[in-house]
Amino acid sequence: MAQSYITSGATVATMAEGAEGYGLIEDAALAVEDDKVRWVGPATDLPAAYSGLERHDDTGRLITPALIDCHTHIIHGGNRAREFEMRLNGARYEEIARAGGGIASTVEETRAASEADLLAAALARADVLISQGVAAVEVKSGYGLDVETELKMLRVARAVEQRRPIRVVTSYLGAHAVPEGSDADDYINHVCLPALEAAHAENLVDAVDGFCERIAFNTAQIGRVFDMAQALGLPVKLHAEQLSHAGGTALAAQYGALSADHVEYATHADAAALAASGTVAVLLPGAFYTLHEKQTPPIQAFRDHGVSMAVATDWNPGSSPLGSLLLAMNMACTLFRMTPAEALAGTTCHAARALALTDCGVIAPGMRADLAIWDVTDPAQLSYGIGINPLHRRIFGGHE
Ligand code: DI6
Ligand code: FE
Repeated sequence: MAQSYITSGATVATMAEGAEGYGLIEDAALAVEDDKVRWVGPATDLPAAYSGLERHDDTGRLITPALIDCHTHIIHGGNRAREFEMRLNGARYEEIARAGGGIASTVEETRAASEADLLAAALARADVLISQGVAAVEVKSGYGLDVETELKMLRVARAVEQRRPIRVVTSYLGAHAVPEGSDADDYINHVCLPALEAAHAENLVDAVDGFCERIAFNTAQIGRVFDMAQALGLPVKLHAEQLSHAGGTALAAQYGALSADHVEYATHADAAALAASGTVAVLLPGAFYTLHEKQTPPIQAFRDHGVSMAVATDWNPGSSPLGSLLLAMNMACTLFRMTPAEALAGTTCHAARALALTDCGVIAPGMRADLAIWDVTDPAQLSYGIGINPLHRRIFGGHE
């Protein structure tokens, strides 16, 4: 449906590459035509060609690119509140995982859930993100660990995009955990790789992910998954250096990964490798917070090496039951000492890079009109508020 309008009076944070900080334009005008931004700049410079369009007054508001949550596990069965209680009684995440709890318990519930039930729960979670100005979300499989359930999760992810005004980017995370009673190498060879081929054949996979950790898979095993991803022409990403230094970040960089995620235990050498490969470091303060971790990611090394940093919820039932990307931004600032400008870049332009999306994440002519309009005056307010949702309205592909 063709539509054209101008919004004027707001402050626009373009988040454009090369712009200082937020790339702010005060008292801006922004022209939308069909699903794209056509023009943005100071209202006084609006070209005459656009001046006759329908006008929306957003004086006193802030317009940013719509937010992008570039790392989630929003498709899953059940919840892990019991495990939360166990951790409060002193059990550690890794101990629970080794004792067959943790990811394995979500696997059981996800296998048992019908596709319709998984979809209903995922749609409810997508609605929460949409209500906070999110217009694109990455969704992982990884709670199936068998061919059938991995495919079921990815089909549900595609269905979310059909049912809601949100873009969904899928990641195949077959290498998430070793199923109970299996050998890790056997699982990779006989389940994980065949499931990847089957999922790719159904066009269900946008990227391939893994969990490189002592409680999951080592670099050699992840390397085999990445080799198949490469053979299929799929980009890779990795849960790396979350609980220990296991070498995942260097491996991710070696494969030119889109992102290395968590990276609390990454080193200076890892930061240099990420910079060289153009891999985004995705920071997940919700998991750090939930697990009471102490090791913060090497933010200053990422800055020094010029590594792009993204911020995401990691919304999952175990280590990060966090349904707020705005709260993730706040945590990134308070817990990791990122600046509010870095946090907003982390949920807009850098998150887009982490998902290989080239038409969103910044406000510029020709980009998709995916916008978030906030009842705030200063962009730092988005990271500063705790549990506050100042969204006024969201525009998705030009549509309000
Ligand atoms: N790291 C995480 O934070 C999630 N997966 C992963 O590899 C946690 C998944 C879970 O605990 O269910
Ligand atoms: Fe995760």
